[in-house]
Amino acid sequence: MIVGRSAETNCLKNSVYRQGRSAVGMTAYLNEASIKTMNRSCGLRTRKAALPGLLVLLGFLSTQGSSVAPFFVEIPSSKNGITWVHDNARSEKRYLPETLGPGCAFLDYDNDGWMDIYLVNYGPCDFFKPSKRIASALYRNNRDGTFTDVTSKAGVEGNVFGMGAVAGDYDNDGDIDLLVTAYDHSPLLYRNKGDGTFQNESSKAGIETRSWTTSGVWFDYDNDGRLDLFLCSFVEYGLSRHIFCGDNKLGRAYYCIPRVFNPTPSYLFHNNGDGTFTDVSKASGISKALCKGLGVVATDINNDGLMDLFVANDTVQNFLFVNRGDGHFEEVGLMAEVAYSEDGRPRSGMGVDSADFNGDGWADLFVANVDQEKFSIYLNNKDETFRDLAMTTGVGQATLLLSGWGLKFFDLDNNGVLDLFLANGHPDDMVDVNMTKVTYKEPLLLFRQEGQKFVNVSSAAGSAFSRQYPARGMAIGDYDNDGHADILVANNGEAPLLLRNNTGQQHHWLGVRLVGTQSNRDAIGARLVWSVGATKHSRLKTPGGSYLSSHDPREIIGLGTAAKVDWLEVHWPGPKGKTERFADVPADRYFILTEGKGIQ
Ligand SMILES: [Ca+2]
Ligand SMILES: [Ca+2]
Ligand SMILES: [Ca+2]
Ligand SMILES: [Ca+2]
Repeated sequence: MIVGRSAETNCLKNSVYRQGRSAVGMTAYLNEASIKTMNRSCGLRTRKAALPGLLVLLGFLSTQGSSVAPFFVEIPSSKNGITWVHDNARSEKRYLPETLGPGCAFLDYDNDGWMDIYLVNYGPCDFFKPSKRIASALYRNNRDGTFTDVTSKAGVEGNVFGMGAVAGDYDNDGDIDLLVTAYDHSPLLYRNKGDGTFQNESSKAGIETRSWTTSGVWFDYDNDGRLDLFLCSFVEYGLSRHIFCGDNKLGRAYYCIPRVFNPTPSYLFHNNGDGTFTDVSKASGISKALCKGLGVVATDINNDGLMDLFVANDTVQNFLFVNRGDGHFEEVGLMAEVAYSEDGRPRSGMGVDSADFNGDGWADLFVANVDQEKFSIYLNNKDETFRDLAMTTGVGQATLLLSGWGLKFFDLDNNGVLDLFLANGHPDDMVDVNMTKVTYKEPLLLFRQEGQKFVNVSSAAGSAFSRQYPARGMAIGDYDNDGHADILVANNGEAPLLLRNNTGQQHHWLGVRLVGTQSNRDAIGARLVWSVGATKHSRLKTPGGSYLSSHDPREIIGLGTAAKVDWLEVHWPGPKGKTERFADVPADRYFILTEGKGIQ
């Protein structure tokens, strides 16, 4: 078996892909010039080396049947032990909450250095009275590719109509805590007791809401070293507010477009540091902007060291809350040109992310919408405005007929450039009947960033990418600790999907877990700056993003072919905001970097 045999093989494989050639009939395509070019770019410089390089590649292809090794391999439940299935509570009435979940999370609840998995389920609410017990699930990572269900011992079943999973160590005790947002119930705040069990502290903490909460984010808006909490609130909804949307003649209901429901204020809770929170939604200016919020990411769009919030709203304009530093947020979405489509229409914003995808040191934004609207990829103009590059990057064309939820910028193969994964699905399960070209279940999308483009490489990404899913939540995390980001997709009414990254070990990487001591323990808002071959790079530790989900909190920094970094700096967020620099940084493994204490 030649799979993963060498860096050259993987490089050649990718070269073949980049040239848009399938492996079928490949020998006919490969003339001597293209072989030479490919071998040269893969480090096989001599003419002599060219032929062995090609033979390795062809041997590789023959072991893989008709295609090159995929970027991702689906790990079925029979292998990973994850047997949990989401119950989508679907009824003839088509109550809206049925179609909007679920979320999921990668989190290391037992602090053993291996990512565990949380999967949110629905449960009893005003319109749903399940006859059998429905529970969310916590799966412990057994460190061998399998997981064990530890939900009941941990005490995190839920038993509410759960939506999203928001992980964060809000009490700075080193054990990751978990907040679950919900429909028709206040969020559950599960404090991790550090002994494998959690305690629901939501009443004590004072995190009580009157509306349907969806995505949330833990972030330290005032840099006092404690994580505060923003929660998206969706529309005014309840059994008494349910509206019939559908075909009156046939009496058949579909899920209403949320345009027919009223927006609601979202929530900001300030962490008091004693296990309680103060509702500052009004004082901060957050509740003034009425949301139909589905996705949120905390980021710093103007590089002033204060974390801002980008909120994707469904059927109304998106909000960009810029943190003005006195506990006050200014909503600037319209001025920043991220509120509406280019022709001035509100869209159906769902999943979001923020990352500096072009590497200029400024945080960019992404928002996924529904079909016919295109998704937006917003480049930061460095003056609190953005421009949508959907069409010039290729993202717009690829997403025109899709509806997107879970998504994230991440480095697929650790070459040092951010790529993009999107999980999709239409909210209306009857859409196949009513529309051509749009389907309820939709394909996953994987884009590789090359030059100024995001190239759709889904067809080389594995068999899961040729199927369709009712995808909603999505978390990225390295569950097997090989330094390559894996993917967990939460499907509405179906089993989740676990995709193992299969891109091989051709590139070097740093696996950084930041631990704040003066700063918040999760180091949210910290900035990593590093130099590779005298070129400077940076990454802000942004929490939130995707949809209803929480990613692996560790940062994987791809180094490409460089074996090490020249140096690595951490700019801690606060309250002191010091910078630390390290020269001897271990590569190709995970390490812990603690504020004031160095690398372990
Ligand atoms: Ca673990
Ligand atoms: Ca904790
Ligand atoms: Ca800022
Ligand atoms: Ca991995």
